Amino acid sequence: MAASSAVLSRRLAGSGLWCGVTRPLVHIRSASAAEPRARKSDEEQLWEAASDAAGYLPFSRARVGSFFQEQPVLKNPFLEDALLRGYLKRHLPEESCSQAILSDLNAFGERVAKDIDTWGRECELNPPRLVHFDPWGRRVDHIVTSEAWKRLKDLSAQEGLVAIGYDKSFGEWRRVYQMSKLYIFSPSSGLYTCPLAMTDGAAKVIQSVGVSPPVEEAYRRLTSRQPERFWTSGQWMTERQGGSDVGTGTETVAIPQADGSYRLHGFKWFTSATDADMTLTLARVQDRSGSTTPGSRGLSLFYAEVSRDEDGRLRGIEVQRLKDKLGTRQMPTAELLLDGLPAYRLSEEGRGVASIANMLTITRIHNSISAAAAMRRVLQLARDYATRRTAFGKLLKDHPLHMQTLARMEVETRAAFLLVMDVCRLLGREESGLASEFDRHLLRLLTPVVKLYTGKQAVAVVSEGLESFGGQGYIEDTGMPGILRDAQVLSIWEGTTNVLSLDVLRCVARSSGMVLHAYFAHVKSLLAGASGVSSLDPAVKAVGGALSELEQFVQIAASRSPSYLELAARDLAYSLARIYAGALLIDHACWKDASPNDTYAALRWCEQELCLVASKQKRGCYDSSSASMDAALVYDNLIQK
Ligand code: UCC
Repeated sequence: MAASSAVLSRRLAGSGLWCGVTRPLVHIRSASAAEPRARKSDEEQLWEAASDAAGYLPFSRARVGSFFQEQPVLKNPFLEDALLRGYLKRHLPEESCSQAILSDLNAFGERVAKDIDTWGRECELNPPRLVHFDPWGRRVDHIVTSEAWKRLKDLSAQEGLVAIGYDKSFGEWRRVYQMSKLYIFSPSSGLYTCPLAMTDGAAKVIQSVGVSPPVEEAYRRLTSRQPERFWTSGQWMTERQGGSDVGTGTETVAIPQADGSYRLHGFKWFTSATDADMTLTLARVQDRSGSTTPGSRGLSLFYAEVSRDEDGRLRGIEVQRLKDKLGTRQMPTAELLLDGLPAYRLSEEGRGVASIANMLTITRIHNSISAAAAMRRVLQLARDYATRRTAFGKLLKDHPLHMQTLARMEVETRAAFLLVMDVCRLLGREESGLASEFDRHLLRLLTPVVKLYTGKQAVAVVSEGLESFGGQGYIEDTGMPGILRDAQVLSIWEGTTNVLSLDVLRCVARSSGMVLHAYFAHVKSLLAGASGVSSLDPAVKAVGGALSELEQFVQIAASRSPSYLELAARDLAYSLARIYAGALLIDHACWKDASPNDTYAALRWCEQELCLVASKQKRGCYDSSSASMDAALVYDNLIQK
């Protein structure tokens, strides 16, 4: 205060207005609201006139000085992303379709920055609401969504955000293309990516059970590029008893009708994007005596359309309420009472979970794309801001510690991107009939691994990203807090971290270890491609060493009890993700057009502990005593003395 007062006094003195008389700062004030009619002294009036004339006096009246925080600018996310462009340039075949894909992504990136981002923001500012009754008391259950949300639906059709994934003309690259587009779109999409994920998953399920009546028309609509025909789908799996243990938690029953259809009765506790046109859901078929089969073996998969009767009431559905969520507020999430919802069975009786698994694969990949995209977006904004914001006498970009922080975020983001794109590559190969047995095993293993790992990374990187804006990152209307809120859902929906870690164990067991064989072989082949690239030596050694440790862990663990493996499941999944990402970063850095930055990113990534499951095993973390000690620690204050 004293210093600024002195500076101010010097400036004023220099202006000659005060004839060198030093004035205390306390005189700089305007008439306050508390003393509206107080007569200003001559001295005050003179002071104000002087400051108006000089034009440089800060904080007088409404003038609050010349300094404002500069806003980060969102630029074309395609052009801003060197890794995305490099990846596509490297992998897409040198055919005309490759140029068409790149041009489309560029044009779409331009749209995202110019228009779409504002629509996404509008969805956050005008969240959906539920109107239960019309003015005359009739039950209508209308979910009212914003204009922007509706516009995003049309845009999704026009841009082929689902359709591209089913467009055979893009061959094995259809999924890489589609997911690249969604990656550019996701952070600006107002979470429209959620209904798109389920829509894509539903199309995949229909394709797997056969595109024929009664779902033929639905498939065409889900994969349509025409807004007026385009449908979205829900995925109603979660019931009152919870969302992870679907086999035990599903209460909904399906009552057979004379025409071969069913009526569903149940309570769906979390239904995302409930304004969908149709849904896939699970229920238990009731036999003539009214009995059902408990557990997963009793679940079948059903298709239902969301429609209204002549009175405008939803057919067989009551919307109980919309959920009040931490994030994803742009999107309606509802509790639904199914009261005779007309439905068709798509799976054999008792094959519901296995049949909906295709949907889970797709939505988990979408989830991973959204995670990588959230990281990329916050980094893009942070690096732009660092070129505008000055602190301690220089721009943030000129502070090495700040750059180190952003560089660490960049390494995480690159790893996440390559993990997700590799899964998309495998999915495209599978769907175009080019996948080997080996590819299919890799896809099965990597889908939960990548989903669970990127979900966690997203929360950490986005949180760090907010911090890089200082207090502004915490201010609601900058839009940044919403990115963090929405990131938090990524490790929850479509399978939590632990549930997916157990899914990894499950697929290892079901494939008799073949998924791991495919994994080890592929990592080794990626490392072999880097032999002789001396700049990458430390990274190659680190990944190779970690892979050996992982192989040893697997050998030891194979002879241990299921409870041992269960305790190791999360660390195993993390190790699989870190090692695989290391191999992909190395592989990308070996590409002929790779930059030194690609090498640097690979080296940095591989400095971390890559195989934590091995080191924790050595410390006895999965021994049976650990389980009881963990529980004792958690309930420490409850232990009886
Ligand atoms: O969260 C939700 C909101 C939706 C929002 C969507 C937007 C997301 C994108 C966002 C982008 C912005 S909906 C609810 C989400 N709930 C879950 O994800 C469920 C989590 N729980 C699990 O994943 C569990 O592991 C269960 C439910 C699958 C476990 O059930 P079971 O019955 O114990 O499973 P089993 O016995 O292991 O498997 C039954 C069959 C087996 O096939 P068969 O009999 O032929 O051997 C398995 O191989 O299903 C097969 N299966 C799978 N196949 C099970 N899981 C999979 C899988 N992941 N992939 C392939």
